[in-house]
Amino acid sequence: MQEEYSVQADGVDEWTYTMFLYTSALKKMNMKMEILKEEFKQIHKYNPIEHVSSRIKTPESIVKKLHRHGKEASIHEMVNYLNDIAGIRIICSFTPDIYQIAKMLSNQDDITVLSVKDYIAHPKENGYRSYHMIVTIPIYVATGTVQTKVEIQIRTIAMDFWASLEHKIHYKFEGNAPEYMYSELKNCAEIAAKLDEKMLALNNTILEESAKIPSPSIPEKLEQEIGQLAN
Ligand code: 0O2
Repeated sequence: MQEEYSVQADGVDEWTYTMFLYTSALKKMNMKMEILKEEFKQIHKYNPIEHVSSRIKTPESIVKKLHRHGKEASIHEMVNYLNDIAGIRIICSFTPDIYQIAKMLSNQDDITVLSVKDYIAHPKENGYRSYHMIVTIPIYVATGTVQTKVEIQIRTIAMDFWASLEHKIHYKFEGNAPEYMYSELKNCAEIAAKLDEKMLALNNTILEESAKIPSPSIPEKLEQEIGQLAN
């Protein structure tokens, strides 16, 4: 059974309060991603996160999705049945990075994973590939704590490129694009998956080759860094 979420909004406009919670949840998620990105950059010298974007679903899109699910357009139905009012999209360099980021987020104490859809291991019929997680994070407000839902989509640049074009075609033709476009899209999805594979293999070769080059000793490293600072 789906857990019921309720929003306490004594004396406050319920829509404004609900949207405030989702916006706050996105701020928290963005902050988490900023911290991870900085850690990778400063400490691990490798950044698997290409970029991050987030959005709140538009009221028009919320109403359409509720109707599509056979629900009435109300705040109660929206909070309980829609998981992607607040959404964050993380674009990674390579496919293994996606799973690494997903694991890091799942391991954070204040994140509760409600569900996972792995459209990379199991691509959709149209070719869509991406890793989705529905999570809750606590938002501490004046009256207590509200566990707020966020949809996290994690994908590579190639997966994102494909999904953007597919989304554009889907909306432009309202789901009724000519058949050849769907088969072209499916073809492109296969090419994009192949590209991800090849780029990963190439990157692994680069890593293997650079591991063979002896790394400088600490005094040499210091000298190099001081030299760089002086220039
Ligand atoms: P929009 O306009 O992007 O917001 P659930 O949320 O689990 O109850 P849902 O929404 O079917 O049910 O879940 P799913 O499959 O995880 O899809 C959630 C979102 O993923 C979609 O939101 C899209 O953003 C994206 N998505 C899923 N399938 C596709 C696809 O085939 N192509 C593209 N381009 N994006 C996809 P919305 O609300 O459907 O759309």
